[in-house]
Amino acid sequence: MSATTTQPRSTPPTAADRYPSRIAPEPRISDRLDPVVHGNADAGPLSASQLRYFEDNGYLNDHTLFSEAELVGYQTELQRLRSDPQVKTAAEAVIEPQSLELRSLFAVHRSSDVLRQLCHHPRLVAIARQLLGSEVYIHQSRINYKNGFRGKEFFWHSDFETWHVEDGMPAMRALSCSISLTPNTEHNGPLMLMPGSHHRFVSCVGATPDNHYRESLRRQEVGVPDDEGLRQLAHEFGIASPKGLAGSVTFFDCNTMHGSNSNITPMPRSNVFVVYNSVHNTPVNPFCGLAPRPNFIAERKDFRPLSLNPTD
Ligand code: 6CS
Ligand code: FE
Repeated sequence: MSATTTQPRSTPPTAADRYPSRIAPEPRISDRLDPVVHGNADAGPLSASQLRYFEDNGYLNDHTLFSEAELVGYQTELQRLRSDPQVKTAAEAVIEPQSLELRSLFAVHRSSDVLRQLCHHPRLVAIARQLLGSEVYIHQSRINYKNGFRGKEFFWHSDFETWHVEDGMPAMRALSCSISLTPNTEHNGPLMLMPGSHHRFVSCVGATPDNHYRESLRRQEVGVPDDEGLRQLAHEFGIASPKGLAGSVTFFDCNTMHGSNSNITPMPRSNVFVVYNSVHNTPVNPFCGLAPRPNFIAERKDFRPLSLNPTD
């Protein structure tokens, strides 16, 4: 069989690519080249010690950002979307490979008024602006349902690796925010992070296939670190998994190594995931040389900064 016709395309590294990945034949762990915390504690809302915690660990947990009424509104909206049969057929929907249940729904800050308010919540925006040291816009938003019994895992990955290679995000100046809308227990497949791993960049092996997102969002195999790299990181940094009631929020750096196990409990573990990017870090052409992913996965048109005033 000819290797040239069946291999996915891969581009050579370019000078502008400060974090080459999926290019070299061997994996490599290198140092981060960008700051972690881009702002300062002067105007809050995070204190100097919270900023220091984020700098050191690459994540921060908060249990007090929403009122009970807000929370109930978000939970009701997740149920409504889950039970709407039309939603499952939308382009923005990702279906579990085996159970055929709804796994993720993208761009909910555009399709749902309630979740738009959540993603634009001034408390979240203020924290994102502080950590990123600039105005921010939404690069991606999604619901992850992680259903009971058959909700599948997310293998270990750095979000930035994918956003850099497949979306052309130039630098590590973006933030992931996971808002739990069910309790996070040790049983139901909670988020696991390697605290401190954001100080390293893991170059992955394997060229990006065309339309990779159709597979990767169901089960990611390209753009995940090799086993030996993960062993090294886990040994050096350990694994944390923040637990909490519905409403708890985990902010994590775009390059923090993370993943989650499957959920065989009857209870779902559902969250809303929103990615804030600095307005100074808007995407260029994807570094893998392929066409960009659809706008509902990676924003490349609307970089209007989010306001701290919710009525804007
Ligand atoms: O594709 C994305 O943008 C996100 N989803 C997955 C499964 N991996 C990378 C990134 O977190
Ligand atoms: Fe992720």
